[in-house]
Amino acid sequence: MQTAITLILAATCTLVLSTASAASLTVADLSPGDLAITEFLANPVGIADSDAEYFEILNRRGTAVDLSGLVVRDDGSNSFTVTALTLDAGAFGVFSNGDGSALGLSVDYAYGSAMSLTNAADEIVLAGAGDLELFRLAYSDGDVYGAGVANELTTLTPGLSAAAEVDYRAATAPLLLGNLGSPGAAGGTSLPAVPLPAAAWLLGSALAWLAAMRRRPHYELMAAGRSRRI
Ligand SMILES: [Ca+2]
Ligand SMILES: [Ca+2]
Repeated sequence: MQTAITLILAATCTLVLSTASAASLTVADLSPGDLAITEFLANPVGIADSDAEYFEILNRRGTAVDLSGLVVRDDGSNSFTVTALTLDAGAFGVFSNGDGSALGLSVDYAYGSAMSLTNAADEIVLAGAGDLELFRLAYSDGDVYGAGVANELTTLTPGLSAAAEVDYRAATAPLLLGNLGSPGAAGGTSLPAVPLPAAAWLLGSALAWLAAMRRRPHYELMAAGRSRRI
C-alpha cells in the first residue's frame, strides 16, 4: 500500500511540475474569447488624450501567453502590432499611448501615437493569426459615464468575444488628476472562478485519498476467520 501511494504521489507531482513549467502559448494558439478588453479610458481629464488614454487586456487562458504578433486596431487606420509582452495566466495587461505616470498607473505596453481612442464612436479589435478576431470592442460613446471615468467590463461571461459600451460599468477607484479606473486590477469587473488545472485537481484528489486511507481503521485476520481492528 505504502509503495502504491508513493508511486501515485510521485507521478502526480511530476505531472504538476511539468504543467507549471509549460511553455507560454503564442498568439497563434488563441481562439476568440481567450483575451478580453476589460477596461478602457478614452477621455482622460487633466491631461491631453494623446498622453493618457488606456485600455486593459485580460488573459483568460490558464497559461501564460506571449502576445508578440498580436494586432491591435480599429476599423479605420489605427493599428499596431505587439512586439514583446507576455501575460501570465489570468493576468491583466495595461496598454496606453503614454507612460501612465500622469495617472499613477503602471503601463505594460505603450503604443504611442499608433492608436487613439475616440471619445465618440470607435473600436478596439484584438486580432490574432490570420487576422482572427479574438476580441472586439465597438462603442458608440467613449465616455458615456463622463470624462475621466474609465469603463470596466461588468461581467466576463464564458466565451465573450465582443462587447459594446453597454457591457461596461463606471469605474470608481481613484486615479490621479481626478480620473477613475482600475488599470491592472479587476476593479468592478466580476471575474468567474478560475478552474483548477487538471494536474492540480489530480494532486488534490490523491492527497484526499491518502488522508482517507490513513483515517480508515485497519483489521487483521485472526484464527477461525475472525478479524480485529488494529
Ligand atoms: Ca480620446
Ligand atoms: Ca480593470
